[in-house]
Amino acid sequence: MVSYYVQGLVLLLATLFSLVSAKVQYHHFVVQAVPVKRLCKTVNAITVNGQFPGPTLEVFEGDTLVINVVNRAKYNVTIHWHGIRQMRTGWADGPEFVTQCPIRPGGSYTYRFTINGQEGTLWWHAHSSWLRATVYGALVIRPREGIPYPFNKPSRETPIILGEWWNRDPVQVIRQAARTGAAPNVSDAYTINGQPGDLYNCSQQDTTVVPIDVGETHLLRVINAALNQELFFSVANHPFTVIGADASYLKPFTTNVLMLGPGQTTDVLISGNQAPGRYYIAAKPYQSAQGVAFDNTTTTAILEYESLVCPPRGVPKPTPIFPPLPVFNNTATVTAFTNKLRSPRRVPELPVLLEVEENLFFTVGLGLNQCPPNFSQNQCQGPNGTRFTASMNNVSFVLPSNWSLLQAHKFGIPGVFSVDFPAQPPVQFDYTGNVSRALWQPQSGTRLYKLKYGSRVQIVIQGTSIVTGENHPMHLHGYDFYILAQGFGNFDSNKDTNKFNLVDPPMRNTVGVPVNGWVVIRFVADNPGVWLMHCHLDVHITWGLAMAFLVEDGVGELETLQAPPIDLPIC
Ligand SMILES: *[C@@H]1O[C@H](CO)[C@@H](O)[C@H](O)[C@H]1NC(C)=O
Ligand SMILES: *[C@@H]1O[C@H](CO)[C@@H](O)[C@H](O)[C@H]1NC(C)=O
Ligand SMILES: *[C@@H]1O[C@H](CO)[C@@H](O)[C@H](O)[C@H]1NC(C)=O
Ligand SMILES: *[C@@H]1O[C@H](CO)[C@@H](O)[C@H](O)[C@H]1NC(C)=O
Ligand SMILES: *[C@@H]1O[C@H](CO)[C@@H](O)[C@H](O)[C@H]1NC(C)=O
Ligand SMILES: *[C@@H]1O[C@H](CO)[C@@H](O)[C@H](O)[C@H]1NC(C)=O
Ligand SMILES: *[C@@H]1O[C@H](CO)[C@@H](O)[C@H](O)[C@H]1NC(C)=O
Ligand SMILES: *[C@@H]1O[C@H](CO)[C@@H](O)[C@H](O)[C@H]1NC(C)=O
Ligand SMILES: *[C@@H]1O[C@H](CO)[C@@H](O)[C@H](O)[C@H]1NC(C)=O
Ligand SMILES: [Cu+2]
Repeated sequence: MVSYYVQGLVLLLATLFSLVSAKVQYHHFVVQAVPVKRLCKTVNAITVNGQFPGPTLEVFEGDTLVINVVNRAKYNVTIHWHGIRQMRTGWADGPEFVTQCPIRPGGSYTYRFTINGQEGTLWWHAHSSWLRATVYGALVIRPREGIPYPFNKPSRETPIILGEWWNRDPVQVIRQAARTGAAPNVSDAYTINGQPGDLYNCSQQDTTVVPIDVGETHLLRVINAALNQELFFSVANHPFTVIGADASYLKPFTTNVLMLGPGQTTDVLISGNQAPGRYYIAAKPYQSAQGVAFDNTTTTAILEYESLVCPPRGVPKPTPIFPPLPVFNNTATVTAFTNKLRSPRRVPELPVLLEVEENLFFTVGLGLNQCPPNFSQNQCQGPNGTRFTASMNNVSFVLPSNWSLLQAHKFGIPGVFSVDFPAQPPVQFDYTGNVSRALWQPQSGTRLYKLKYGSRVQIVIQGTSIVTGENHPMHLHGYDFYILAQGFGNFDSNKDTNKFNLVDPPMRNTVGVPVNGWVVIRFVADNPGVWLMHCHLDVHITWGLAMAFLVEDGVGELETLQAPPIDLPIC
């Protein structure tokens, strides 16, 4: 009797405590163009609140965010909260024409969502045309009050946001490519916290400096916000202890170099155990596609000891030490790094281990469209007079323009999408071999794949060598997934299922599909709504490397998509 009473009291206190400790944060985001000077040139860049990068959101797990976004720019915009699960709040996810119509110039929309069960580093970015080139910021989620980090508390924490900069309006860069059918112009620089760093013209004065001191442990929250480039990342003389990725903890391991695809985050600890001096923090491309142009430059910041004795006035500070970085096509380093990722839990949640109910196989890759008869030559400037395209299971994804997919689903609007996205490639072929030209041109369509609430889903994501093989950073909205295995060549269900890690597979929201290879992911479809899955290289999503899942409601309110907010934009 007494023990029931005590148990009840404990439960009540715990509930009260979580209610008290969970807070609501209100933010106001004004999307507007401001002059930003980089690389000797001033560009009117679209930013949030005039900041570049935009404001860092710092929250505790369990908090609710209410963010009023006002669009004072000349383009449509939406904001995506990358990696946030958005349980039942798909209306706040953000991809334009997927979960909402765009916020038009002069318009506004308030995103409301609660952060549940996720700790670590995520980020937010525009999800409309190429605006995310300059519209992005960090989203830091700390454990709720009273709950410690699962590692020694660092003395300092710094978000490190890797970006990609054009000396141009990025929307004009992609519009030009859409006109010509050729690949868009490559960027002019990479950036760390908005600054290109010492290796670029006119940039030395503004290089980002990250302070550290002797004896301290410093948590770097590294985010790859670059538009189109996977990046290697390293800090001279300061090896990393990796402790998390995509707001899921990892079994700690050490490494000198990280590789992050756009969309991915990695939390690492470094120790201030070096001679008090200056050390370069650097990022440069991992480029797996062959024969394509890319921005082959290196961005730097400086890790500077606070106890560094400054030289007298007029004498320059010592030149920082530069870290060794892999060559641009060093796939072996990428494989070695990704193979080290392990979940700290011995066994993942049971449902993902049970027999899968949806056994999906999706090819991902590029393609070339023949020049349509009514197009002129200068609209077909892709290889040999073609236009670039990309697809999943041979469907090149087309966004609707009169309704968002989620609105069309919720309100039963016909004719906006179909639910016949193929579960398997329509044609089987040697995906990573010498693919016949007859297979290079996909169909276009707005085709979704329907999932029953709660179904256990496995997807083999298979890269193709069409045009060129490439590592594609695939991102799934609304979910985290377990990564069971990866490999090169064609996935072979007879022998590759033996490689599945059912003990401690890492959990992420974005996974790099190895160049000319495959990866296997699993998740439970417990979040109703319409969820985009796409390559996070924006050049590829623009060409159609995307699809969407339609996850049906389950039973009862807690398994049902919430009602749309009253200020949800209409098209
Ligand atoms: C792309 O690059 C070409 C060649 O450098 C240049 O002429 C063109 O203006 C650029 N386009 C954009 C939109 O930046
Ligand atoms: C810096 O400017 C010089 C001269 O204008 C140019 O030749 C060089 O390519 C530029 N370097 C970079 C990294 O932009
Ligand atoms: C990239 O730049 C480095 C250093 O400037 C150079 O050694 C390398 O050959 C370049 N690689 C490519 C693929 O352009
Ligand atoms: C990387 O590219 C260089 C040419 O720049 C080539 O010689 C080398 O074989 C390539 N390495 C790999 C692993 O593809
Ligand atoms: C373009 O045509 C040339 C010559 O016929 C051929 O060697 C090359 O492979 C073609 N490139 C593509 C991407 O089709
Ligand atoms: C929406 O657009 C599609 C494609 O343009 C069209 O087929 C459909 O009829 C439109 N639906 C409505 C409700 O306007
Ligand atoms: C690829 O196949 C085509 C015929 O489909 C053939 O002409 C070509 O030589 C092959 N290329 C290679 C590298 O095997
Ligand atoms: C994709 O579909 C198009 C049009 O039906 C077809 O010509 C092509 O061969 C298909 N390719 C693949 C890889 O299935
Ligand atoms: C902006 O959004 C509206 C719908 O809300 C759409 O009709 C229009 O085409 C969009 N503009 C661009 C440039 O995408
Ligand atoms: Cu891609």
